[in-house]
Amino acid sequence: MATLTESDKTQLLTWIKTTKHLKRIYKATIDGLSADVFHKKCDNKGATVTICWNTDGCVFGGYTAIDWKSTNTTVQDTSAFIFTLYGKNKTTYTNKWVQSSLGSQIKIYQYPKQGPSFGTFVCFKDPTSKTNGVFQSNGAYNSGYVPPATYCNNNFNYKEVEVYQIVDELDVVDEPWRQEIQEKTATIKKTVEDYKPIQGGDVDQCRILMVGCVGAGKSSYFNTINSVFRGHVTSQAAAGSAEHSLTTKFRSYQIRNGSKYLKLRLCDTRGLEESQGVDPEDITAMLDGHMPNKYSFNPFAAITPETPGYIKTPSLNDKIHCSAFIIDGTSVDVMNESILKQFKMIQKLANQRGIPQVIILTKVDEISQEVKENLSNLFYSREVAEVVDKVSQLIGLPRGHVLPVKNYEKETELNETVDRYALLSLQQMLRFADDCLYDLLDD
Ligand SMILES: Nc1nc2c(ncn2[C@@H]2O[C@H](COP(=O)(O)OP(=O)(O)OP(=O)(O)O)[C@@H](O)[C@H]2O)c(=O)[nH]1
Ligand SMILES: [Mg+2]
Repeated sequence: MATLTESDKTQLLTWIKTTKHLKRIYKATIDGLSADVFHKKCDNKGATVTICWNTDGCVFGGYTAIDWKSTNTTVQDTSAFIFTLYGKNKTTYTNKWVQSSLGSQIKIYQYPKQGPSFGTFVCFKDPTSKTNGVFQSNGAYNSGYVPPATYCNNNFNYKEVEVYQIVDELDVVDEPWRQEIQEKTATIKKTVEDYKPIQGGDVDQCRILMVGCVGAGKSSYFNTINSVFRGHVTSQAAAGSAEHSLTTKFRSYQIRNGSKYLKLRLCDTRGLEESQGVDPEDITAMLDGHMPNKYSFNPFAAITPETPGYIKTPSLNDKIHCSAFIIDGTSVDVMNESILKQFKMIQKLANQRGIPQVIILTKVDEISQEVKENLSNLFYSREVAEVVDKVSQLIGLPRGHVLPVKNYEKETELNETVDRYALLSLQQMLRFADDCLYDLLDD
């Protein structure tokens, strides 16, 4: 996979002779392979290392201590070097070439139309193109230096290009923005296992509704919680990326814990779309418990009492007791007006019914490099704290109702920290669901 492992990073830092850290500032498959974007993201950042993955499996790149700029200038860097982490089909670390062994200095080209350029090696040049997931980069080399056959098998067609800044410290603060609770993960898990809705209302399982945009991670959140209790990573609910919602049915999922079920259900829904507003009738039917399990959403017509399976007289057990807005942490800055309106409409309907709401903020690993590298930095990450502030203002819920999580997505094994934040969020929602039940029963 085109990604740096921890030992790759250690190797690079050893070659650079530093004890500092690598912070990713550019990634072609996310940002696009373009000199313009590269300069916007990487200019004036001091020392950086560029890494390319070509279609022959070579992993190679260059280091410079000089700023990238868009000034049409060149600067000689005696500390710069070109390296091959892995040669074609190789699995062991290969080589680095320093300027002394090149017989010439490495010149750093600060050209606006060129990506990272290390004299002999120009990583890419505008215009680039992309076919079948491969970037045609216009990458090139100048003769008289290390021949490209040596470091990349003459192949400048990339699967990925990344640039990392060398930073003194990763962007975490000393004081957490949210206090870490002291309980062990196993204790939080036990609390959820032992949870029973408050007595008196004949509610066997409390119901949590998950709503949010296409691709926000609703189904993945259920899969994550399900995985925690199954003891291995599961993917019962289909998750992935698609133009329209991958989830097309209303699913009220149970979670098996050994031979029993947890006393809660997670209700998965079709993703909200910018162009297809969700029907308030559908939301009402879900909140009030009229919608049957496995109901197929119809984007062109809402559910009616005549729809087969419509639950005409729902009990307290069928109703929603907590509503979770599942929001992709990387999309908060660009949340669309139409989506925001849909959230507000759902919020209004939930408020009218006294249903508490939370925000499950997903993909926190994609918000912050520090969190990606170590999820335990979650409550220490400045970037995550900013997104939490922003989303709480945008939706109009207190910050304490914003629950950041990282869902299982590419993992094949469980991870205690992933479990921990998922469980914390679920525990919080169960408390809110109980508040809702108290309220309903008091009436
Ligand atoms: N990195 C990262 N990826 C995530 C996370 N949560 C979900 N994803 C990925 O995001 C994509 C969409 O996730 P889904 O769970 O299918 O999203 P959804 O909200 O159910 O989307 P629809 O059913 O299409 O409306 C998948 O490829 C997931 O692997 C997360 O916390 N971190
Ligand atoms: Mg889904």
